[in-house]
Amino acid sequence: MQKLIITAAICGAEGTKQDNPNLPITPLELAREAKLAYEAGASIIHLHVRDEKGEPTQCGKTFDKTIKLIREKCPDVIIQPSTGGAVGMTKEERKQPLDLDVEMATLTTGTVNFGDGVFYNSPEYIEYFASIMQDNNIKPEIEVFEVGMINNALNLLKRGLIEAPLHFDFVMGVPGGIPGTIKNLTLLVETVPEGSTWTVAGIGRSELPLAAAAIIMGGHVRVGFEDNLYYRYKQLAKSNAELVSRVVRLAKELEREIASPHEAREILGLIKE
Ligand code: KMH
Ligand code: ZN
Repeated sequence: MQKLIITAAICGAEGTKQDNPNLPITPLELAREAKLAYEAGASIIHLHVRDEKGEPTQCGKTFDKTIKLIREKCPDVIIQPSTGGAVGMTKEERKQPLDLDVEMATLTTGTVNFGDGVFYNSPEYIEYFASIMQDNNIKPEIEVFEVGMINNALNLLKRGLIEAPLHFDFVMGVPGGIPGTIKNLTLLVETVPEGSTWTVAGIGRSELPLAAAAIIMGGHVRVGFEDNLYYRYKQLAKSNAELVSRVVRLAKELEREIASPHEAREILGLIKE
Protein backbone atom coordinates (compact mmCIF):
# COMPACT_ATOMS: atom_id res chain seq x y z
CA MET A 1 0.00 0.00 0.00
CA GLN A 2 1.02 3.61 -0.52
CA LYS A 3 2.19 5.51 2.51
CA LEU A 4 -0.68 7.26 4.26
CA ILE A 5 -1.30 10.91 3.42
CA ILE A 6 -2.91 12.76 6.32
CA THR A 7 -4.69 16.03 5.59
CA ALA A 8 -5.47 18.39 8.45
CA ALA A 9 -8.56 20.53 7.79
CA ILE A 10 -7.69 22.96 10.54
CA CYS A 11 -10.53 25.49 10.57
CA GLY A 12 -13.30 25.19 7.97
CA ALA A 13 -16.01 27.77 7.46
CA GLU A 14 -18.68 26.65 9.89
CA GLY A 15 -17.24 26.10 13.39
CA THR A 16 -16.91 28.93 15.94
CA LYS A 17 -14.84 29.60 19.06
CA GLN A 18 -18.12 29.19 20.96
CA ASP A 19 -18.32 25.61 19.64
CA ASN A 20 -14.68 24.91 20.50
CA PRO A 21 -12.41 27.64 21.95
CA ASN A 22 -9.37 25.86 20.46
CA LEU A 23 -10.50 26.58 16.88
CA PRO A 24 -7.81 28.64 15.10
CA ILE A 25 -9.17 31.78 13.43
CA THR A 26 -6.49 34.44 12.85
CA PRO A 27 -3.66 33.97 10.32
CA LEU A 28 -1.19 33.49 13.19
CA GLU A 29 -3.41 30.97 14.99
CA LEU A 30 -3.92 29.10 11.72
CA ALA A 31 -0.16 29.00 11.09
CA ARG A 32 0.59 27.75 14.61
CA GLU A 33 -2.10 25.11 14.31
CA ALA A 34 -0.82 24.05 10.87
CA LYS A 35 2.69 23.64 12.29
CA LEU A 36 1.50 21.43 15.15
CA ALA A 37 -0.60 19.30 12.78
CA TYR A 38 2.38 19.00 10.41
CA GLU A 39 4.70 17.97 13.25
CA ALA A 40 2.12 15.38 14.29
CA GLY A 41 2.14 13.82 10.79
CA ALA A 42 -0.05 15.85 8.42
CA SER A 43 1.44 16.44 4.97
CA ILE A 44 -1.45 18.54 3.63
CA ILE A 45 -3.15 21.52 5.25
CA HIS A 46 -6.65 22.09 3.86
CA LEU A 47 -7.16 25.79 4.44
CA HIS A 48 -10.08 28.14 5.04
CA VAL A 49 -9.55 31.63 6.44
CA ARG A 50 -11.65 34.04 8.50
CA ASP A 51 -11.99 37.83 8.68
CA GLU A 52 -11.38 40.02 11.77
CA LYS A 53 -14.82 39.10 13.10
CA GLY A 54 -14.13 35.39 12.73
CA GLU A 55 -16.52 35.08 9.77
CA PRO A 56 -15.52 32.91 6.79
CA THR A 57 -13.93 34.83 3.93
CA GLN A 58 -12.21 33.92 0.67
CA CYS A 59 -10.22 37.18 0.69
CA GLY A 60 -7.06 36.65 -1.37
CA LYS A 61 -5.00 38.90 0.91
CA THR A 62 -5.97 36.94 4.02
CA PHE A 63 -5.14 33.66 2.29
CA ASP A 64 -1.82 35.10 1.12
CA LYS A 65 -0.89 36.29 4.60
CA THR A 66 -1.86 32.97 6.20
CA ILE A 67 -0.06 30.88 3.59
CA LYS A 68 3.13 32.92 4.03
CA LEU A 69 2.97 32.44 7.81
CA ILE A 70 2.41 28.69 7.41
CA ARG A 71 5.34 28.43 4.98
CA GLU A 72 7.60 30.26 7.45
CA LYS A 73 6.82 27.62 10.06
CA CYS A 74 6.71 24.50 7.86
CA PRO A 75 8.11 25.28 4.42
CA ASP A 76 7.47 21.89 2.80
CA VAL A 77 3.88 21.22 3.87
CA ILE A 78 1.34 21.09 1.01
CA ILE A 79 -1.19 23.90 1.33
CA GLN A 80 -4.57 23.21 -0.21
CA PRO A 81 -6.92 26.22 -0.06
CA SER A 82 -10.67 25.80 -0.30
CA THR A 83 -12.65 27.01 -3.29
CA GLY A 84 -15.80 25.94 -1.47
CA GLY A 85 -15.64 28.78 1.03
CA ALA A 86 -18.95 29.04 2.84
CA VAL A 87 -22.51 28.45 1.68
CA GLY A 88 -23.86 31.47 -0.22
CA MET A 89 -20.57 32.83 -1.62
CA THR A 90 -20.31 33.69 -5.32
CA LYS A 91 -17.87 31.97 -7.67
CA GLU A 92 -15.81 35.17 -7.97
CA GLU A 93 -15.46 35.35 -4.19
CA ARG A 94 -14.61 31.67 -3.92
CA LYS A 95 -11.90 31.57 -6.59
CA GLN A 96 -9.58 34.12 -4.95
CA PRO A 97 -7.01 31.67 -3.49
CA LEU A 98 -6.52 30.24 -7.00
CA ASP A 99 -4.62 33.44 -7.89
CA LEU A 100 -1.91 32.53 -5.36
CA ASP A 101 1.08 30.24 -5.75
CA VAL A 102 -0.47 26.96 -4.51
CA GLU A 103 -0.09 23.34 -5.66
CA MET A 104 -3.57 22.07 -4.89
CA ALA A 105 -7.08 23.35 -4.21
CA THR A 106 -10.49 21.80 -3.70
CA LEU A 107 -13.07 21.37 -6.47
CA THR A 108 -16.59 20.24 -5.57
CA THR A 109 -18.29 18.66 -8.57
CA GLY A 110 -21.95 19.13 -7.72
CA THR A 111 -24.54 20.91 -5.62
CA VAL A 112 -25.61 19.42 -2.29
CA ASN A 113 -27.84 20.39 0.60
CA PHE A 114 -25.58 21.46 3.47
CA GLY A 115 -27.39 21.57 6.80
CA ASP A 116 -30.06 24.22 6.36
CA GLY A 117 -28.30 25.70 3.33
CA VAL A 118 -27.31 24.70 -0.19
CA PHE A 119 -23.68 24.30 -1.23
CA TYR A 120 -24.07 25.54 -4.80
CA ASN A 121 -21.88 24.08 -7.52
CA SER A 122 -23.68 24.38 -10.87
CA PRO A 123 -22.02 23.12 -14.08
CA GLU A 124 -21.01 26.74 -14.74
CA TYR A 125 -19.33 27.03 -11.31
CA ILE A 126 -17.54 23.70 -11.64
CA GLU A 127 -16.19 24.54 -15.08
CA TYR A 128 -15.11 28.00 -13.90
CA PHE A 129 -12.99 26.66 -11.02
CA ALA A 130 -11.61 23.72 -13.07
CA SER A 131 -10.47 26.03 -15.90
CA ILE A 132 -8.69 28.42 -13.55
CA MET A 133 -6.97 25.51 -11.80
CA GLN A 134 -5.86 24.13 -15.14
CA ASP A 135 -4.54 27.52 -16.30
CA ASN A 136 -2.67 28.02 -13.00
CA ASN A 137 -1.29 24.46 -12.79
CA ILE A 138 -3.15 23.66 -9.56
CA LYS A 139 -4.14 20.04 -8.90
CA PRO A 140 -7.79 19.72 -7.90
CA GLU A 141 -8.81 17.58 -4.98
CA ILE A 142 -12.30 16.58 -6.08
CA GLU A 143 -14.68 16.95 -3.14
CA VAL A 144 -17.41 14.30 -3.31
CA PHE A 145 -20.45 14.88 -1.11
CA GLU A 146 -22.68 12.52 -3.13
CA VAL A 147 -21.90 9.58 -5.43
CA GLY A 148 -23.13 11.40 -8.58
CA MET A 149 -20.35 13.94 -8.13
CA ILE A 150 -17.85 11.27 -9.24
CA ASN A 151 -19.62 11.02 -12.58
CA ASN A 152 -19.55 14.81 -12.93
CA ALA A 153 -15.77 14.67 -12.41
CA LEU A 154 -15.45 11.99 -15.10
CA ASN A 155 -17.33 14.30 -17.42
CA LEU A 156 -14.75 17.04 -16.77
CA LEU A 157 -12.00 14.51 -17.45
CA LYS A 158 -13.58 13.57 -20.79
CA ARG A 159 -13.81 17.23 -21.73
CA GLY A 160 -10.14 17.81 -20.86
CA LEU A 161 -10.87 20.21 -17.98
CA ILE A 162 -9.08 18.04 -15.41
CA GLU A 163 -6.35 15.46 -15.83
CA ALA A 164 -5.83 11.88 -14.64
CA PRO A 165 -4.82 10.51 -12.24
CA LEU A 166 -7.68 12.05 -10.29
CA HIS A 167 -7.56 12.62 -6.56
CA PHE A 168 -10.85 12.50 -4.62
CA ASP A 169 -11.89 13.48 -1.12
CA PHE A 170 -15.05 11.70 0.04
CA VAL A 171 -16.76 14.11 2.44
CA MET A 172 -19.18 11.86 4.27
CA GLY A 173 -21.77 12.61 6.93
CA VAL A 174 -22.67 16.21 6.05
CA PRO A 175 -26.39 16.64 6.84
CA GLY A 176 -27.79 16.63 3.28
CA GLY A 177 -24.95 14.60 1.76
CA ILE A 178 -23.98 10.94 1.66
CA PRO A 179 -24.10 9.34 5.13
CA GLY A 180 -20.77 8.29 6.64
CA THR A 181 -21.12 4.51 6.58
CA ILE A 182 -18.60 1.86 5.56
CA LYS A 183 -21.10 0.57 2.99
CA ASN A 184 -21.20 4.00 1.33
CA LEU A 185 -17.41 4.35 1.51
CA THR A 186 -17.09 1.03 -0.33
CA LEU A 187 -19.49 2.27 -3.01
CA LEU A 188 -17.49 5.48 -3.53
CA VAL A 189 -14.16 3.63 -3.66
CA GLU A 190 -15.57 1.18 -6.23
CA THR A 191 -16.94 4.04 -8.33
CA VAL A 192 -13.75 6.07 -8.85
CA PRO A 193 -11.62 5.12 -11.87
CA GLU A 194 -8.69 2.78 -11.39
CA GLY A 195 -5.46 4.65 -10.75
CA SER A 196 -7.21 7.39 -8.75
CA THR A 197 -6.18 8.28 -5.23
CA TRP A 198 -8.73 9.03 -2.55
CA THR A 199 -9.00 10.33 0.95
CA VAL A 200 -11.95 10.37 3.33
CA ALA A 201 -13.24 13.19 5.53
CA GLY A 202 -15.79 11.78 7.94
CA ILE A 203 -17.94 14.48 9.50
CA GLY A 204 -18.58 14.45 13.26
CA ARG A 205 -18.79 11.02 14.80
CA SER A 206 -18.05 9.28 11.48
CA GLU A 207 -14.52 10.77 11.37
CA LEU A 208 -12.83 8.05 13.42
CA PRO A 209 -14.42 4.88 11.95
CA LEU A 210 -13.99 6.15 8.38
CA ALA A 211 -10.35 7.05 9.07
CA ALA A 212 -9.72 3.52 10.34
CA ALA A 213 -11.48 2.05 7.28
CA ALA A 214 -9.45 4.21 4.88
CA ILE A 215 -6.19 3.11 6.48
CA ILE A 216 -7.15 -0.54 5.98
CA MET A 217 -8.54 -0.02 2.45
CA GLY A 218 -5.49 1.79 1.09
CA GLY A 219 -7.02 5.26 0.99
CA HIS A 220 -5.85 8.41 2.74
CA VAL A 221 -7.31 10.32 5.68
CA ARG A 222 -8.49 13.85 6.45
CA VAL A 223 -9.23 14.94 10.00
CA GLY A 224 -9.52 18.28 11.75
CA PHE A 225 -11.78 20.94 13.21
CA GLU A 226 -13.49 21.58 9.87
CA ASP A 227 -14.96 18.11 10.04
CA ASN A 228 -15.14 17.40 13.75
CA LEU A 229 -14.63 19.52 16.86
CA TYR A 230 -14.55 16.57 19.27
CA TYR A 231 -11.94 14.05 20.28
CA ARG A 232 -14.59 11.69 21.56
CA TYR A 233 -18.21 11.84 22.71
CA LYS A 234 -18.71 15.00 24.83
CA GLN A 235 -14.94 15.74 24.85
CA LEU A 236 -13.77 18.64 22.68
CA ALA A 237 -10.49 18.18 20.81
CA LYS A 238 -7.61 20.27 22.18
CA SER A 239 -6.05 20.78 18.76
CA ASN A 240 -5.99 19.51 15.21
CA ALA A 241 -2.69 17.85 16.09
CA GLU A 242 -4.48 15.73 18.68
CA LEU A 243 -6.76 14.37 15.95
CA VAL A 244 -3.82 13.85 13.55
CA SER A 245 -1.81 12.04 16.24
CA ARG A 246 -4.61 9.53 16.76
CA VAL A 247 -4.60 8.70 13.03
CA VAL A 248 -0.81 8.25 13.17
CA ARG A 249 -1.15 5.81 16.08
CA LEU A 250 -3.89 3.87 14.31
CA ALA A 251 -1.82 3.70 11.12
CA LYS A 252 1.19 2.41 13.03
CA GLU A 253 -0.87 -0.37 14.59
CA LEU A 254 -2.25 -1.22 11.16
CA GLU A 255 1.24 -1.22 9.61
CA ARG A 256 0.72 1.76 7.34
CA GLU A 257 3.61 4.20 7.17
CA ILE A 258 2.96 7.94 7.14
CA ALA A 259 3.84 9.94 4.02
CA SER A 260 6.06 13.01 4.36
CA PRO A 261 5.03 16.04 2.27
CA HIS A 262 7.59 15.00 -0.35
CA GLU A 263 6.18 11.46 -0.47
CA ALA A 264 2.65 12.88 -0.63
CA ARG A 265 3.71 14.99 -3.63
CA GLU A 266 5.02 11.85 -5.34
CA ILE A 267 1.83 9.90 -4.63
CA LEU A 268 -0.39 12.74 -5.88
CA GLY A 269 1.74 13.52 -8.94
CA LEU A 270 2.51 17.05 -7.77
CA ILE A 271 6.19 16.91 -8.67
CA LYS A 272 6.66 18.42 -12.10
CA GLU A 273 9.72 17.70 -14.25
N1 KMH B 1 -17.72 24.98 3.71
C1 KMH B 1 -18.41 24.15 2.78
C2 KMH B 1 -19.69 24.81 2.35
C3 KMH B 1 -14.26 22.98 0.31
O1 KMH B 1 -13.50 23.36 1.19
O2 KMH B 1 -13.96 22.99 -0.88
C4 KMH B 1 -17.60 23.82 1.59
C5 KMH B 1 -16.27 23.24 1.81
C6 KMH B 1 -15.67 22.51 0.65
O3 KMH B 1 -15.68 23.34 2.86
ZN1 ZN C 1 -13.18 22.88 3.26
